Amino acid sequence: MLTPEQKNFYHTFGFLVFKQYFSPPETDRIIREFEEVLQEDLPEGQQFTGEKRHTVLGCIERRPALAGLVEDDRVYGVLEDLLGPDFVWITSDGNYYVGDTSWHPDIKRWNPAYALTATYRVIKIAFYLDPVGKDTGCLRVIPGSHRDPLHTALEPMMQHRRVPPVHPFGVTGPEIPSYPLESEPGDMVLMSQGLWHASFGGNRRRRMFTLNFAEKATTDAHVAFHRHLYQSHFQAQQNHPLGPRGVFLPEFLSGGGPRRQAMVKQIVEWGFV
Ligand SMILES: O=C(O)CCC(=O)C(=O)O
Repeated sequence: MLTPEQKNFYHTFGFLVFKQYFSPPETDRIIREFEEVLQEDLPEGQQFTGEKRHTVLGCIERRPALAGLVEDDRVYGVLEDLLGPDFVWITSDGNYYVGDTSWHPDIKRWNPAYALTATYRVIKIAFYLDPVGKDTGCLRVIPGSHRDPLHTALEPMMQHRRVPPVHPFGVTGPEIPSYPLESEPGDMVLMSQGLWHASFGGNRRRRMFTLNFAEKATTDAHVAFHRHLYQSHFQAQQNHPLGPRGVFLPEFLSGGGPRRQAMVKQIVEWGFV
């Protein structure tokens, strides 16, 4: 599926962008279902005001065309190449992002709580549903920062989130050397969850959703990591403003074909339903 050069690019820089990967009719349907899910998750009678991020955890799990993405050859084939066989589903989120997102990696490898090896593979796929550029809210990444020593050397950048912010490298977030993953609807952006990323200059209703996958768990630390993720998502759903609910709809866990069934097997076996 991926060429040796694409694999080499991913391993070295930590990301890949697939331009116009989905057709306009497919993208229209994806956007339509995304909007339905985001809208039905707002408290009754309330509109999204653009004051703070609106997130739906377990977003693609709620609509068939969105859920179908996890089994689509264009997604599945790439993941099989990068994560190996028997990779697993973590979850998705759908978002109206508001303004800037500070620099961070999703997996903080310096944090001993994760106890994962540096090479453990976790991938995020993002679909931005509006055109986004370098200064209008696209994902910016620091190429190669998914691996040490650069990954951990950037840890002081978490201080950008302090109030007031601290800038240990003497420059603000937008000035940090980075690469913009500019994107149009229909593109697919993929990155290692260890990669440092941020977004600057976006509007107050930046539509995007992510799909998250991990390599098969083969050690106790991997199992603990997966359980920690499922548990924290489950807990977040217990405190949902519309009332407690599960992360995954039963239809998502029981539906789909053998590909989906294999990637959600541990979720069902562990009881995170
Ligand atoms: O698009 C953004 O603002 C940031 C996205 C992000 O940080 C993430 O999905 O982890």
